[in-house]
Amino acid sequence: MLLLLACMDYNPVPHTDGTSPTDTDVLVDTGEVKVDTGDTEDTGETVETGIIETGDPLDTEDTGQDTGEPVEDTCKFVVTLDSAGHLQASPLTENGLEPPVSLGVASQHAVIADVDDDGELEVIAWENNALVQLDGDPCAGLAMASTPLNRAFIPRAVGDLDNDGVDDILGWTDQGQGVVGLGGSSGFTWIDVDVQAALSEYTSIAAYHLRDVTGDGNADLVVASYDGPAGEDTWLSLFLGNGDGTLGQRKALGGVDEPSNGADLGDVDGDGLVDLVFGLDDDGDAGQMYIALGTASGLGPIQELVDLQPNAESGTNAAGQGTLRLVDLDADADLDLLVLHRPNGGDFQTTVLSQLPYGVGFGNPVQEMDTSALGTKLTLAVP
Ligand SMILES: [Ca+2]
Ligand SMILES: [Ca+2]
Ligand SMILES: [Ca+2]
Ligand SMILES: [Ca+2]
Repeated sequence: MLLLLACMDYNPVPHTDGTSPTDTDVLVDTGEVKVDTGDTEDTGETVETGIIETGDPLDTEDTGQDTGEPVEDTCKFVVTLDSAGHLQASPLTENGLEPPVSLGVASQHAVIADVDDDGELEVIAWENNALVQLDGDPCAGLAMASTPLNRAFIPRAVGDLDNDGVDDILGWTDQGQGVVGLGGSSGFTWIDVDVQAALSEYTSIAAYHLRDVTGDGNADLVVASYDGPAGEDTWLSLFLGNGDGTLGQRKALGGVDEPSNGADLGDVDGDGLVDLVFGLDDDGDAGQMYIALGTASGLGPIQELVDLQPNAESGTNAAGQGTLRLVDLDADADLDLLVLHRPNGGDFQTTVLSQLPYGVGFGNPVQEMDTSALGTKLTLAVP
């Protein structure tokens, strides 16, 4: 995903004036000895873009066990909901997901992104009918400090919609008014966007990550909606990003004949093209997930991906609910599928972390990590 993002962010600009490329351009290693410009601080970004660690004696933090894995000094975490209905952050370390730290915020809606471009992740949550920003370091066991944002909408998706390299957020109000918050070091810039055509009166979810599915370099919005509580069809919508934070008109993407409560965009098969994973219905046939693989210019046909509850009935108002996110939890540069799932009613008792078996057809996911410490409610935010 990181490599993909690097490609997406890189917009070649011809140097027609004859000046040399800036230091933000892609660097080609010409074998020069002088590769370091004195920037000794690890920003947490450059180490992931292909710099090979060669046992540099200046790397005093290295304990000799370095296997070439990226050095992560940014606190990464997953946000879920605790039994009391408060958001909690589970730090994501090389050992997996650590026990959660309560964020003290009563909310079912949150996204995680670095919206102020300081290299640290924030949580943007919906609390008491207001938008709040949580800053801090849950990886150090610390609670996060809450700052109110002067807007009122539920945050639903994250990505870089204006190609400035800074994360943005997108959501909509209960009345269907879409809002984009363009991130920046001096705070958000708010833009109203029209997503009404994608929204149902019952349930509509945004694919959590805003990614480019059309190949034009601009991140896009995908929305999955269904119209009622009992086995309704899911219909998918695409809004093309214009690259400046605004969105084009709705395009229909087809759908499936059951509801969906989770959706995300990411390159799950490693071909460099963004794919859509969605599903995990509200009613009946609990646990079915679908995938539409990315093509050079859009999304391909919808295929069945995984059914976590293959024996459950379909199309009835039975138990079964869940949500899903694509995130590289084990830092191996492959996206993993994180699922909160409730196959039999009650609280969410099953959390499945799976590595998608792409390349050999789609089969049952492999549970890679004990995620039982995660929440038991339908809330799931990832970096
Ligand atoms: Ca930040
Ligand atoms: Ca941005
Ligand atoms: Ca696009
Ligand atoms: Ca792909």
